Amino acid sequence: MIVRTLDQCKKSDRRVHGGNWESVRMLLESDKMGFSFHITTIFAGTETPIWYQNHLESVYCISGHGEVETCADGEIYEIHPGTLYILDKNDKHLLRATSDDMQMACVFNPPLIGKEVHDKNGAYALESHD
Ligand code: 9YT
Repeated sequence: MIVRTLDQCKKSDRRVHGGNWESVRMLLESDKMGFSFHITTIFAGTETPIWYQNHLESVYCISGHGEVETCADGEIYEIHPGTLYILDKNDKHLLRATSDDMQMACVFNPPLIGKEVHDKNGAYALESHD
């Protein structure tokens, strides 16, 4: 069994800053679980273009408010505590935190290695999984 706390991970190199967000990557590829698990803060008043072409992601809102827009059809989905959005089609999207920071629990398949930040398309490269 592996046990970690958010506080421990925040004080380690698992905490990654990405501009409009910061993420604490509590579970990574090296843990060999087949997915990664992150607690991410999306800063209030920001809009982030994201397109994970190499990863599937599910995102659960713990606190805060915002919205996510799918670029293909312009559909806007409200996000509030208890909302889970699931990017099952590698959906290109715009993520907005409105009045307050959003704290999100995120799961990625395949798992992140640990240091990824968004490229110019809002994607993470698929790094080698040796
Ligand atoms: C919700 C989302 O995708 N935010 C960007 C950061 C990402 N969750 C990460 O790398 O932890």
